[in-house]
Amino acid sequence: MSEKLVSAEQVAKHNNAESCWVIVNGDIWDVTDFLPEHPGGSKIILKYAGKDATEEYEPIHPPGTLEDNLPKEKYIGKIDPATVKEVAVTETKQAVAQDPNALPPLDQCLNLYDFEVVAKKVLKPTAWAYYSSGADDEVTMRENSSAYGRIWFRPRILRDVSKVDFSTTLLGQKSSLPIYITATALGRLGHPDGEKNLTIAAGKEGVIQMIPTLASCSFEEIVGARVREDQVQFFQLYVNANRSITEKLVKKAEAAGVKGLFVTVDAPQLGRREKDMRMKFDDVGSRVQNDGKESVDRSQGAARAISSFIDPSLNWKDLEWLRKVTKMPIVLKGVQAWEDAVKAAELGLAGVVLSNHGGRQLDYARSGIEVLEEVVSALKQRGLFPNPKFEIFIDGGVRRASDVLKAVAMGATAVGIGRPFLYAYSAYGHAGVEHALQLLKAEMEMNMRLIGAPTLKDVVPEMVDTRALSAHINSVPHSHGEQVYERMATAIGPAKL
Ligand code: 173
Repeated sequence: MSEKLVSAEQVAKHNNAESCWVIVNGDIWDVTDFLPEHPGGSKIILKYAGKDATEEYEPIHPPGTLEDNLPKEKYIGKIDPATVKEVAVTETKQAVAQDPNALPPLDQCLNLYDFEVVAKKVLKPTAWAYYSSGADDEVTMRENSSAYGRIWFRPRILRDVSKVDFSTTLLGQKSSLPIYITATALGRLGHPDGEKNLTIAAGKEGVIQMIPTLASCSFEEIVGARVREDQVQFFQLYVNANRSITEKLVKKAEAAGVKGLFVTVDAPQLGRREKDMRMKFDDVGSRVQNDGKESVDRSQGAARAISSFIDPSLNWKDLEWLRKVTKMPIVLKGVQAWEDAVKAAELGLAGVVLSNHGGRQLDYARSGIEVLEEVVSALKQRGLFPNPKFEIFIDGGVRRASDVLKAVAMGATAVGIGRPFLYAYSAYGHAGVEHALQLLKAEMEMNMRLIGAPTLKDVVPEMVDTRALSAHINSVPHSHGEQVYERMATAIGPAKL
């Protein structure tokens, strides 16, 4: 690429559909011909025509997108820094920079819920909508936490719990807790350092981070942020319709020392997250203002637009191919019925994650913890549990060490936590995630003492009363209209929160 310097004034002239230049990370691109093809619609690009689009672009486009999608001759050159006026810092940084004291001191966060409250204040509305949203009426998202409320402890007494050890292994890899940081996309929406915050905190606190396919930071950046030589990372995989791209990605992960491959199997199509969709809708003006010329329905939101590469034809046969591509242990992420868990075990896969994708995919999918009960029972009946070569993970709705212990008692090796860590770093950077993990450690120590379990091996099925778990005796799910349908933009006036 030529290193020609171009002035900001020059770029500003190309500010319309006839000639549209944008600046991303200091590079200037001519995207005029690409406008009709942009999966997110042309209007969003035109908003940044002749300007710096880095801030909007970066969190939602995987690194290399421009280079991979545009012909070389569309590269114009580098922006001449001397010609650029001081640009506004990101809204996120702004919110904090404007009044750093507006954030409660980190030590005032006493549990994982606290980070959510702070993050809601700090995050820009589009980021909050994307991270916090669930599918449809968000019934499954709420159920993920509620289900833990239907399990009660049967503690044992008079056991020596002066020392408590909650360290364990996941796929043979050491972890200081039966908890891992699960994959979540678009990490830079919340904080300029994105997923690197998680890498640093995971390394410092001795837990494992699952790197997402759709991270905002590049894979190399995330791997490069490891703080210890022996720091373990897993990789979450969305399988591309173009298998050669996936093959390269998987090999790259293996070469970088990644120790487990978690293939997402619950997202042949991305769920409708209406909070997110409304935000995107607001972003680009009302439908009345739409010129009607765009073929792409922008109201689907950014996540749906960038997920179009995910192959909905993925099926069990593809696993044979994947096993030839890598030696990493393969785990299916998003299993929701015992039949599929048994099939995975019979195929000799390394495990399953019982997950409904944080309530972001199929609404009325059951919680991971409820599915765990039937999966363990089905595996036991077939002599497939316990089996050190087939591990069961769960995620969704875990907020307390008591939730973690319930899952471990019922047979889970470890649980994944996603949103709370995103919220923690959105507000406080990596220190927030470290604090969140320390809080979980303190809760683990106390709860293990109180249930009478000095080690995780002592956390046994008899310690939980799960009789109510699968009884969905609640009446009509509450909260319709209060949260899910908020902020509808109508002709009768602006949305009210
Ligand atoms: O849950 C998600 O938002 C997610 O998994 C995803 C998938 C594709 C693109 C962006 C996000």
